[in-house]
Amino acid sequence: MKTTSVLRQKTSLQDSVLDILNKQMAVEAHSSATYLSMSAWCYSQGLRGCGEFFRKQAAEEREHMMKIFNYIADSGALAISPEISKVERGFEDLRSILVMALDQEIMITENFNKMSEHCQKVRDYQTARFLQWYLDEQFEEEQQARRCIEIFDLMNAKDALFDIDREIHDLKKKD
Ligand code: OFO
Repeated sequence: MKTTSVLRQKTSLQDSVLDILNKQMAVEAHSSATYLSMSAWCYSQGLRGCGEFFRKQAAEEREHMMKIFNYIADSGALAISPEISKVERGFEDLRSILVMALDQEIMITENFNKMSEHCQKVRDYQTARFLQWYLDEQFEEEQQARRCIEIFDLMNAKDALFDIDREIHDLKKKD
């Protein structure tokens, strides 16, 4: 049977920009899967507040990925559904998870800085403006991740684990 194909329209999205957007979709997907893994570990340890905190964070990262997907699709280019592998599962304790979460957010901020720089360089001001939303979001997410570690350290580990769990849970109530 003969298949019909739609003529590919021109898009102003340059290949190099499309490439970094698709790569960032994969980073957001990986980040979402990592937060879900952190959530699972927390629930398994009876830390239900942190489990919920990271479950919500996982959902937000997926939204970030979909926002890029929509931008690419609306530009008439091809978004690539990412593969997700090497998701961390072997966590030591809650503090190491909180530190890992902050490192992850700092790495993502750095990605968006580089992407914005690239867009300026190739004069894609539209995408540069689109990326500004992520830079604003990263500012908040880094701040929240730092606050989690502060809460943990200020309440001084084991004795206060129950209260730490509640405090971290409550951070997402403000969203
Ligand atoms: Fe917090 O990482 Fe998405 O953008």
